[in-house]
Amino acid sequence: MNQDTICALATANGVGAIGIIRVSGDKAFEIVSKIFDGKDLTTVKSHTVHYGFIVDRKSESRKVGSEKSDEMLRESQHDIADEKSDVIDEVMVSVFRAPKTFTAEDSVEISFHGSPFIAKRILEILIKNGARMAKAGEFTMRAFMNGRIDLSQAESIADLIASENEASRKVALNQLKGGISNEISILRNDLLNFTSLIELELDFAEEDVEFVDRSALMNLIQNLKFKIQNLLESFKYGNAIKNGTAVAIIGKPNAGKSTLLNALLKEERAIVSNIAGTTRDTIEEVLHIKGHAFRLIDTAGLRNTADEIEAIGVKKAREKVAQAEILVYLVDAATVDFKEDLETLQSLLRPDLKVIVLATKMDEILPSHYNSIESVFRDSIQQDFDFIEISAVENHNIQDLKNELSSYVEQLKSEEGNVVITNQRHFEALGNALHSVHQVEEAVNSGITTELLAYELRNALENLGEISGEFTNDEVLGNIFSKFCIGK
Ligand SMILES: Nc1nc2c(ncn2[C@@H]2O[C@H](COP(=O)(O)OP(=O)(O)OP(=O)(O)O)[C@@H](O)[C@H]2O)c(=O)[nH]1
Ligand SMILES: [Mg+2]
Repeated sequence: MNQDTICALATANGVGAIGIIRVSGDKAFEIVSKIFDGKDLTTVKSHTVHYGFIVDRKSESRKVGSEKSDEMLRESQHDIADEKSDVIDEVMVSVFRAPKTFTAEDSVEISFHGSPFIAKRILEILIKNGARMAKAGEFTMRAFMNGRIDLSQAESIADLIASENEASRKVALNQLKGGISNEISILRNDLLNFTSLIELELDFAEEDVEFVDRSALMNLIQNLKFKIQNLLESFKYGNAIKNGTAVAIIGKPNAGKSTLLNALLKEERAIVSNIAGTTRDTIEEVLHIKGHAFRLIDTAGLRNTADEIEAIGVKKAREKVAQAEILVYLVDAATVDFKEDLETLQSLLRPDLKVIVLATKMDEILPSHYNSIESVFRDSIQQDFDFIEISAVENHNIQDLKNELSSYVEQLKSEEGNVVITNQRHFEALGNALHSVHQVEEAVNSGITTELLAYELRNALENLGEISGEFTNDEVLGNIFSKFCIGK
């Protein structure tokens, strides 16, 4: 390995009890030793922690590995530290010897008193002594390049850092431990065996032999299709975990949308008034229910309006429904106008939208009234929907609504295994792999030439290999790692 030695602040940039600077590369021990007043780090055991001082030596830096004895070296170091050096901070230095390190390279972590100024000074001195600043994600990229982790695991580290709730943390950790990698590599190995045999057939083309039992290949194809489809389906849940589930709160003006938002959040987030058209812009807030994030979007009441600004709000509300997974449609039970409400709701439906109709203000209405509202809706709306009567003012049945939201996400969980796709790139690669597998299937069915069959098989292999990084290009890599923070 002949890589530069890189350094970066690994902790958040700001004041803290301690900060950590990470150094990785062939010269990590040598460089840090030059600026460390304490034990000679080039000779200490791996995975040990050492107390000392970071110093900015003004004179010639000492040579590591010279004939001087350790003791003499220490003495001369102290002299330098006392007279010609600037002592920057009192630190603890952790030493990790390759290959059992995060990057699989020699690495050092310097724990200093958490001041951004000290961090800056230490980084400057490291650079002066031969290290260079790491680029975003470069430590993780090295872990990948050095074969310590595969690409999907590298991506899971970014997800782990970004995780904001229990579900996303769990899925990212599972991926880091190799969940998706294992699943994919099993699929790939099976396919690889067949591809090798098919290519062998190509070598013996003149002899007209078949090494590959076509019906066994068909079995494998069915199996692959089933497994890839399952993984693809898990993306819906993966997306819910990673990005939260978008819930559009929709209804005519004064239906009680903003009151509901406030009741769900248990805070006075949105302005509520009895003037129709109070909310004009969309208001988005995150609510966590049983470890899952929901992005609640309060919107302007839907109606035809001459008010230019309100009209923009109405347009935005409709756009939010188009992007949402769940539509919560509010009907003011006291003043329901069936024709208008049913038409509006109808215009928002799409087959993959989960719909919950809420009859609001139940504190003002007789219970029998709700039954009739529900039955009119059931008669007119073909798509499946849940119906709940609520009073946001009296906090009635709000828990039922929360349960309904939560069970929507729970039922997205696949029963097949617990590997969940959360990454758009993996989703696309799997989609392409499924397409290639279909092509292989067609190729076998139509008795196509072995050459073409081999070509389709290689395509499928490549698509699967993209997920782990076995087949990938620099552009893809650059794109993935640039999204990391510096120091990771
Ligand atoms: N009694 C009763 N009144 C409610 C309830 N929910 C909302 N209201 C009242 O209905 C009126 C309108 O409520 P909002 O929450 O502002 O309605 P909105 O749907 O956000 O209205 P726009 O923003 O104008 O589209 C207010 O006077 C609320 O106090 C409820 O559950 N019970
Ligand atoms: Mg409102």
